Amino acid sequence: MRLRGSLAHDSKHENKAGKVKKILVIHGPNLNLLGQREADIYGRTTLDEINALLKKTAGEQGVVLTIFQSNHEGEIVDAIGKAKEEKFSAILINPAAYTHTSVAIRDAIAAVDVPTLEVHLSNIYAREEFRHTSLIAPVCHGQISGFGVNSYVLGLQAAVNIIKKPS
Ligand code: CA2
Repeated sequence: MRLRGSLAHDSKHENKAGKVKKILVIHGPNLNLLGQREADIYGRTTLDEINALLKKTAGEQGVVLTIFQSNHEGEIVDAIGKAKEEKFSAILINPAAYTHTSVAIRDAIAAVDVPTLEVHLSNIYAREEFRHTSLIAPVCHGQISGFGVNSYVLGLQAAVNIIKKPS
């Protein structure tokens, strides 16, 4: 389990207590292998490089990220379940293979009352048929799929736009 926080921010997006808004980024199983194998499908960018890009974008947008990667379904469920009490304003998740299998992650997102964006590096609808079904998408604000690393950046931008809306 890896947790990282971004310190770079300005004061554009604050919650009611005047604190800078936080977004939880979750990377699912095997995404720690990015850049090392299957480069034809997922590209050569490593997870550390994606995280650096996301932190830079977050800093420019005035939000703070906590970034988490896990190969374990229960750890991901726990992180989602704590997101509200830990005062995250949005979740950005690439559930990886759990996209297609995990009722537990779907139920956690449905229960947490924190807007959640699903992202995928590859276009899951242009791949094997078993990847065409996302159990996660119906409980998310939206899904971005097929833009490589840019899927994450677009997803983060969408999350910031949701946060910006007055509640
Ligand atoms: O396209 C995506 O982002 C996926 O979520 C990636 C998952 C896949 O199961 C989904 O269908 C689509 C796979 C992540 C594992 O990534 C690897 C990277 C390098 C080597 C092996 C796996």
